[in-house]
Amino acid sequence: MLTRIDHIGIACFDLDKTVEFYRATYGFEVFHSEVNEEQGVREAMLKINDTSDGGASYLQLLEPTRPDSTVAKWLDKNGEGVHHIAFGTADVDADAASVKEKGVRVLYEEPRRGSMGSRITFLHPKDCHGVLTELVTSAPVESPEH
Ligand code: CMX
Ligand code: CO
Repeated sequence: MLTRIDHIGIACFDLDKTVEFYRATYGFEVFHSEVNEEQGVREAMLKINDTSDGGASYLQLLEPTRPDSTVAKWLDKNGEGVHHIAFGTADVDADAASVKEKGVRVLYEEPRRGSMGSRITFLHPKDCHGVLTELVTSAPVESPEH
């Protein structure tokens, strides 16, 4: 079951400048940043709010790390802007299977690694009324050590 908006992915040419825009304009701070070589992106997650299921909602700012990355290709064609939306679920495998049964193309056979150790997959935008849609299961919260 999809229970929240996990993030909105925003493609940009210059991650540092875009981070600074969100900080200076709205006061949003970087919660986490990383490079995901498999996805070909350098990214910053800005936490917007916590959610009732223990998760959170973020903006995911994305800068391509290489010219053949999906985000680089998209930026060439569209310029900067909203690239995808991501729904949060406790079980990305089950939700991807259920969406696939409904005839929507799921882009990965098995979920791959996303931000902060999450597991992610994508649904083809042409099957989702023009919206590239990601499904995300956050990494389990580690229990505190005593
Ligand atoms: N939103 C909406 N439509 C999109 C899109 C997007 N982000 N990206 C591509 N499309 C559309 C194109 O406009 C194009 O439509 P037309 O045929 O009408 O022109 C069609 O889909 C095919 O696009 P393309 O430019 O030829 O691109 P590809 O088919 O090579 O790739 C896609 C498209 C969705 C398969 C690819 O972008 C993909 O695999 N995405 C998932 C991975 C990803 O985006 N990773 C980066 C984010 C990582 C993260 O969130 O952590
Ligand atoms: Co994303």
